[in-house]
Amino acid sequence: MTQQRLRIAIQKSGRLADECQTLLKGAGLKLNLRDQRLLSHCQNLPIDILRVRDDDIPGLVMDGVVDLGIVGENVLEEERLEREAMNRPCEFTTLRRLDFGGCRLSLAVDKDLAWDGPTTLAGKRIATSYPYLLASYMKKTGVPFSDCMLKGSVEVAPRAGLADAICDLVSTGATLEANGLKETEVIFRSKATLIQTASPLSATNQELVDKLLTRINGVIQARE
Ligand code: PRT
Ligand code: ZN
Repeated sequence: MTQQRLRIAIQKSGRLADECQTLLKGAGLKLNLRDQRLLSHCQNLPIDILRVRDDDIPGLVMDGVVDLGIVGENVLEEERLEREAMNRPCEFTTLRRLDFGGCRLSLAVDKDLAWDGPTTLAGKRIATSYPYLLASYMKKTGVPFSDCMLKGSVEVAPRAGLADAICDLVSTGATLEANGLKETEVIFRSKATLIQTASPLSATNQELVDKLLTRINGVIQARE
């Protein structure tokens, strides 16, 4: 499939969606993203914007289906680790870490549990949506554990008796607090990031990427 226009994947709706649009518009792209279309044409540059679930963005970039993507490093690293384990393509280039979407992936337990480091979790079950990031961290600690995959409602797992601990994203900590949990270890710090496919682009598209990156750097510098 030959494509001439540069393709950028961003989150359709959710925590990163508005900031992605603001950034691209700030970089001079004229976009009309009001409708629900998957693919939108930029009006003043040869760029197409693909709006998808954030979880699909790393794979689209790693498979070379799109040229650039903006996604949380948490989602990116989880996909990379999973693909690496499956011997699937997992290469990409980071163009720039962005100034939004900040959060951390943390371990949390019942607020009344005495915490004595990761060994507290020996033989316990940890609920998470990030099994590869969790396994990669726990491997370093050498503590044996089991996990339980939950795509949502991770924070209610301990109360529901599904798990002894959780490994979930935290920003303010209010969700943990509301569920009687306390944050005990940060295992990964994340921000949104701009990535490029490892497949070579045409010279024209690479020039466009370079120009876009310069403009994005300018937008971020201006708001620092
Ligand atoms: O529909 P789609 O699949 O695209 O979106 P999604 O629902 O999977 O993701 P979304 O929009 O919730 O988050 C997108 C990205 O935003 C995440 O992958 C992170 O990189 C980043 N981000 C930043 C966060 C948070 N902050 C955050 N606080 N993602 C999720 N949360 C959740 C967290 O899971 C927990 O439920 O917010 C709750 C905790 O927040 P506090 O403030 O109570 O600690
Ligand atoms: Zn998602």
